[in-house]
Amino acid sequence: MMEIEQLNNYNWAALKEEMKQQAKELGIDQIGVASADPFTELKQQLIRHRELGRESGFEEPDLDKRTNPALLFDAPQSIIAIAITYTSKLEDAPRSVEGARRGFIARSAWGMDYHHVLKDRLQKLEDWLREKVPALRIESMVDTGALSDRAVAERAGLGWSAKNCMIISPELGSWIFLGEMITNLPLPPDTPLTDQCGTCTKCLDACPTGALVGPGELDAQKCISFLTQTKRVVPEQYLRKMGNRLYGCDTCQLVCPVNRHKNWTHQPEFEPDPELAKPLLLPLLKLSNRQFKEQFGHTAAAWRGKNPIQRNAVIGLGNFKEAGAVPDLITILLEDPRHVLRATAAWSLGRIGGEAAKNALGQAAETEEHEEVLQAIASSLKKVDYTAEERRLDDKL
Ligand code: B12
Repeated sequence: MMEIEQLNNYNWAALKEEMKQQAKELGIDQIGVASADPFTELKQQLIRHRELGRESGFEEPDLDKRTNPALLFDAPQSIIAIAITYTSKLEDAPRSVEGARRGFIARSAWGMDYHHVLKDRLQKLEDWLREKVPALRIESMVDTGALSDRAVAERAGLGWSAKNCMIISPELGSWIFLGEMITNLPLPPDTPLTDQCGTCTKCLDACPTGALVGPGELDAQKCISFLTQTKRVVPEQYLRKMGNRLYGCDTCQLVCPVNRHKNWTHQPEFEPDPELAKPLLLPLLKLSNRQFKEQFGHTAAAWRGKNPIQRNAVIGLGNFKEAGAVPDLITILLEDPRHVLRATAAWSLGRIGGEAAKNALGQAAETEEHEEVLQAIASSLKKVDYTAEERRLDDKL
């Protein structure tokens, strides 16, 4: 009751306009307001998504919490949604050449971890709002909150929900991070944008694994971004398609015509270090936990630890058929305590081929005990003797 009285004497439309101006000063690229009503349509989509087994497992599991702000916040009145751009072009990118092969980190993990950057911007906005409205209550979220950041951004008119699942802002494109704050302020909502993908299907056509199973529908289990973040042995049918990706995948955004010529460099925190965005693969194999923390600890690529990135480096070296990596891959196959790394090294050695790789696979077949590694060894031993012609045909598959 007290709160309602305290919030009575404001011109909310004027405050919203003032907030939009202030947001620019605070380094927020786009801001909008959504109602805090339940996301009923999204809930149905999420139920279907789950039934079809298309979740990644990284989402908040409670679908009621995901879609009903009132379960997360006492008497919510509006949700303020923000978007912050990130850099998409790597100037002076180091070349990946034989003997010095490099992997690739997705653009969303260049520079500082975006969770901290957006939380910082939201905190500044919260401080400003509290000065204006002392009775403010607020709960901010970036990525790890229960709400669908995209559904909120879409409702707040920041962009449309595109065929590649991304929220695309007509002005900024899709190289944007999203965050939001649920509030007790009855700010008037913005209007959602209409879909602007039209008949374009470039993203659906370009997805390397067919993970975009329909417009706006992603089977996360097939998405390379997801696969790079898992901790298990990557199913064989995806290994080639992962190429040299170490963390995340940008294909469905790179082909998007709206992103053409869009490269945002005004957020200093996201300025990429070329050696980290496109790191040498071989040194990654020997990284200690401490070195991993030092190099990648401040980035968004670090949250799953070093093992997935090392596994992906092994895959990248296999995909490059980097003969110079064979001795290190053999050491992994025969000595690494992590079965995921051993199984992946077995695959890479089979792909690179040669006498040393073949002998090591044969030796490992004698001593290895883990079922998944034994399977990978058996599959690689079949390929390691391929003739040049068989190898060429296999490459085409
Ligand atoms: Co992610 N990810 N992610 N991610 N991820 C988030 C979505 C977010 C919002 C994080 C953030 O900035 N705060 C950003 C997206 C920003 C933007 O849209 N502009 C983000 C990013 C940057 C990425 C990557 C680009 C990273 C990278 O590798 N470079 C890729 C992009 C892959 C892609 O989606 N094309 C990426 C990958 C992933 C994986 C690991 C694969 C999973 C699953 C992604 C997915 O479901 N598409 C993933 C997750 C889990 C999330 C997370 C934590 C939850 C997303 C989720 O719930 N997915 C969010 C943060 C958050 O929301 N808390 C970040 C389930 C789907 C069903 O829900 O995408 O939120 P949704 O729902 C929207 C659409 O799918 C659509 O409606 C919703 C509103 O737009 N929809 C539709 C749902 N069903 C249907 C059905 C039909 C018919 C239609 C038309 C539409």
